[in-house]
Amino acid sequence: MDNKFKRTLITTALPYANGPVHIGHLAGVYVPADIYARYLRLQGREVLLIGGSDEHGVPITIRARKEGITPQDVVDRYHSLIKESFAGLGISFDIYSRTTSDVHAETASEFFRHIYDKGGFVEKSSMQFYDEGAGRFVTDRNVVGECPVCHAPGAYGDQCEKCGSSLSATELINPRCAETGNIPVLRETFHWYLPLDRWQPELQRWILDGHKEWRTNVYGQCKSWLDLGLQPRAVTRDLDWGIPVPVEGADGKVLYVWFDAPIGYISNTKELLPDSWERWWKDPETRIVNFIGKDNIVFHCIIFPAMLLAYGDGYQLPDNVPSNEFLNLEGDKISTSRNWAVWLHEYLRDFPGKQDVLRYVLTANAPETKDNDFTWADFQARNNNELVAVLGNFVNRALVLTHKYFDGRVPADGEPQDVDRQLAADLSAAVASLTESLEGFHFREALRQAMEIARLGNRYLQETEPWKLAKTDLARTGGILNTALQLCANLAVAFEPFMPFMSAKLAGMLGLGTISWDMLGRTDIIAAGTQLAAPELLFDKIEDEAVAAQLQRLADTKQANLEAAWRPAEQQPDVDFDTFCRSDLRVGTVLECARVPKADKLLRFLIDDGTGKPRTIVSGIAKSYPEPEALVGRQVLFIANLPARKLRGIESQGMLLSAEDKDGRLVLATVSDAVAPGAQVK
Ligand code: B3M
Ligand code: ZN
Repeated sequence: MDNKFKRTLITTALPYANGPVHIGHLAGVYVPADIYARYLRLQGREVLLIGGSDEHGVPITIRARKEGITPQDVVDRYHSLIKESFAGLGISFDIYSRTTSDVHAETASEFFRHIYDKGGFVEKSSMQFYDEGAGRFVTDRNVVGECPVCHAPGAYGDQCEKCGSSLSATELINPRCAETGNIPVLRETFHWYLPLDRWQPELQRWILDGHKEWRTNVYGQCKSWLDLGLQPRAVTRDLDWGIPVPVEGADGKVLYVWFDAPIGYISNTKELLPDSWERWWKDPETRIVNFIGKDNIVFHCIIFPAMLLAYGDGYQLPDNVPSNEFLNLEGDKISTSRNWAVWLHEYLRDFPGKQDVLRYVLTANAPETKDNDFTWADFQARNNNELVAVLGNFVNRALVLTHKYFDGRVPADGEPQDVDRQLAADLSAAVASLTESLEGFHFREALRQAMEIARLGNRYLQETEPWKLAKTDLARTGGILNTALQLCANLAVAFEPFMPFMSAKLAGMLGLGTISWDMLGRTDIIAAGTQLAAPELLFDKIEDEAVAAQLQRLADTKQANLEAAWRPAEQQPDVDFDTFCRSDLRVGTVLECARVPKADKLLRFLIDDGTGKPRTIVSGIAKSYPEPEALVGRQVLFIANLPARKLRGIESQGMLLSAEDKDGRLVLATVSDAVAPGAQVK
């Protein structure tokens, strides 16, 4: 890190408080930010990790109306859930507050007013959709209709998900309000706009010339926005949920959620440090780092900076905005509405004591440069093959051997030999890359380097075989174990940012007091003679059943989504009455029913059709009726006058009628009371 900075303010995107947090949020923002904050703290640097819930915006109001509760109820519920689950995972926020706090309302209001007073906004009127039935304006996102570009139905007013065109709601063909189904009308309204174009030259200099070191995804997105030329953006909305616009004549208007949310970083700092917060925002010696997901780049790199510039008064712009790509789950996009996610609070419930495993897997697989996939198989494999077999195994061997040969007392170190000198060199190299990777926000690589230290340890024990030497040379055995224990101490430090729970446990077993980053690379951390606590396993295996249960839950979700998406088939074109009457529908009674050999879908029926000569019908419903014999005696409906056709060599004389259910199950049609076989259905 640049020495010109004295302290680091780390912010994490504020999750919307309208749902729980899932692994995509964690991998994208919170785990990397926490790693970075913990790393800086171990370095003894001054650092703050700021978080909070984003509690405004239209989706929260929609959810509230759906559930018949108030928006405040919605955000209260999810804010607590989110806050608790972050704490459960060990995300070490200095504060986790919310945008419905008083401090925030005051701060955001004042922020707007100050820019307003400086003439930093332009006021413009526009035509906007209004839902007369509901008595409110509708945002573009909440209008649906036919896409004017590809003509797909169900396009949103801001974007067509089918062809990707970005739209404005007034372009939709046959627009409807998504929530009420009403046809919206156009009404004039006015809003305040932040003229981003005014700040274009400054933003351009700051990012394009000044921050070439940013991740390519971030830099690239900024560049394409800037190349297009910035336009004024509306920063107010006609809505009754949000922070009222603090200007006369702005009744019924609130600050746009993306205007107030980033100010939340400032208000939360203020809430934490009412007297010294300005030092963290207005001092050029403070370095600001915003951790965000890739869909938030423009807001953090263009819009919020333009707001800070418009405000002036010494506000500093971020020094870096590390943004990750997306994490998928078992090959599909994570989706809150489709419940396709691993929810943090559920993970903590299903895998108690295994916070570090999730932190490890999400970091080892972090979507730093491209989208990545989380799979439960990978989760299990990384736990069993890396955490248990490499890290846990090394630490356990070092400790158990020390207890076995030295009663758990750290033996004296001996004269270093070649193997020790090699180890020391390898350790320094791993530590150097570890630190360098953390400085550059390359957390995956950093984790790999930390793991490398454990691998070095295993190799060292394998080469020196202290369990063999113990019989002949106890002094050398002690020297080796001393070195192994020093490596364990290095591991407690190196892994602290990534796996703080494991690190604390390990540090406890080794009798380490406070740990710090400058211990890394040293082989004299624990004094000879120190009495060690009884060794405990750091990790245990994750069994197949635990993984199978998670996969089953996902399979159930998929099934439920399929069923929820089910709609009755489109009605067929009309047929004239005479044509219909030519179909000869009849009732028959099942005399025999059996599977057709080698055809897993087919059943062969023998039907009493009243003629005295049983009729054979082959029907493709075997999957829905696993016990065909049970159908004997049932009355069924069939079409009698279809031309006979051969199925698997059997002549089928007609067709049974059945209905297909949401899940693809076929159900035979029948009559509600017994009738004579052969009766016609009219
Ligand atoms: N709540 C969007 C999101 O969760 C938004 C982030 C605000 S950061 C100031 O993706
Ligand atoms: Zn389209």
